[in-house]
Amino acid sequence: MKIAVLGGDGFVGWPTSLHLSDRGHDVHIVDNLSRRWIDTELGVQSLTPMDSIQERTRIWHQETGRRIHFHLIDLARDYEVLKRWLAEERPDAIVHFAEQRAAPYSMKSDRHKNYTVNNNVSATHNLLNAVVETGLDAHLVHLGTMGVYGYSSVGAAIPEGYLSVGVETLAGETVSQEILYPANPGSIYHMTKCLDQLLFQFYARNDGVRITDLHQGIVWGTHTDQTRRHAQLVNRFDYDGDYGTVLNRFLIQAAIGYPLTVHGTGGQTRAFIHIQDSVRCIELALNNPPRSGERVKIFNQMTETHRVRDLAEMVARIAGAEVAYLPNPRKEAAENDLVVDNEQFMALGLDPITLEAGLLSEVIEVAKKFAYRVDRSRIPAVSAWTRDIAPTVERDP
Ligand code: NAD
Ligand code: USQ
Repeated sequence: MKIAVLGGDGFVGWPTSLHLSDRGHDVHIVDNLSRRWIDTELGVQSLTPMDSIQERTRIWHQETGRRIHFHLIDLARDYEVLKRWLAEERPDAIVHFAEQRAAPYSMKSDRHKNYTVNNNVSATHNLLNAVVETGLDAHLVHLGTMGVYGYSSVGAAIPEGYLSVGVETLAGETVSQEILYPANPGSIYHMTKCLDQLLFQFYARNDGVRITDLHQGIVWGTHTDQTRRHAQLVNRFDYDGDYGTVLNRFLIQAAIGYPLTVHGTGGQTRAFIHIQDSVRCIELALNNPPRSGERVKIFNQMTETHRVRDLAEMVARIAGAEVAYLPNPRKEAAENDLVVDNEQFMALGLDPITLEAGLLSEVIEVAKKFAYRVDRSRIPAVSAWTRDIAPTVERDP
């Protein structure tokens, strides 16, 4: 297949591009490199030394003989350019990662809230609009989030996107109706993913666009089979207070002797998936498209759930780190249970990588190898959810 990977320079997009190219697909990365600009804005850099996208694709060609093409396009701002590109290239499938994805970044200030909403909602809408306008029959696979549901399973597993509800008619009969599981976002970023869901629902029904929405949990790890092939194919690894996700942050903190930054009691339970499984799930979704006229296909893309304090204790045990319980800069439930249905991917043959000690230590190795690149002053989470929550001032221990 000819596959457009939108946001293919990012943490999940890059290993996905390599994996799909390795499988023989003709991969075209479309990215505006905004994530690299945000690194500059925040004064941070990936833990792993990351080459330019042009250099990365050159190394991939040198190692494998396969070409990955790169196109610099802003999905949110360059609608006409995007439309022209789709009309000329006519991909068979499109994987859409191209959004601002950090919850803390989206809550930093009014400017960051506006940027996140404008970028994410416009990117998704421009894409759908252009697909229809160019008459493309491409299968669109979008990376959504488990956070669209909120994080409480209220005693029943969270289903894959849809909920069957009984509605009482005027005649007093109860009829069953399928609705999107109620949205309950916990940040401006997560809210944009809820808005994306409505855009997808509309375009699938109105225009027959074939869409799969992957409600993904927190991705951890860094390497995949392909990024290991050459030092310059390495994936990015965020550890700062805005973009670093919880488990990857704990791993780098352990590697440099920084007490693990648990927010509140650490009673928050979240869904997780290893980067290698994330890439495999995207391939499985691409191989199993919905038919035109079918409703949006929704998968819960996660393999296990963990409580934050249990993760901290596990990392502390393996790596001999200390755990610090800090005031929580976010507005979120202090404790929650989470049970998630992920049967669709399991039925398609996903064999999950679980968070075993062996794998964790492998990531700690990566963290130790590049520990010299860490700027400790960028570790504290300083973005607060409301004005009455004072930003966490974590002193460098
Ligand atoms: P990332 O920030 O590393 O990558 C996103 C890429 O999209 C970047 O290269 C960025 O430059 C590009 N981009 C952003 N806006 C764009 C625009 N308007 N036009 C063109 N390119 C644009 O993020 P990631 O961690 O790789 O996440 C990818 C997707 O997966 C996101 O949509 C995110 O919401 C979702 N997701 C990520 C995680 C995770 O833990 N990382 C978990 C669940 C879901
Ligand atoms: N947390 C800590 N300490 C830290 C960092 C985070 O205790 O140092 C806590 C947070 O308060 C939160 C939980 O860990 O309760 C998860 O935070 P996170 O930053 O790892 O993840 P989140 O903000 O939810 O966002 C990440 C990705 C996002 C994706 C989402 C999937 O950045 O793109 O959509 O995970 S999910 O969480 O399933 O919605």
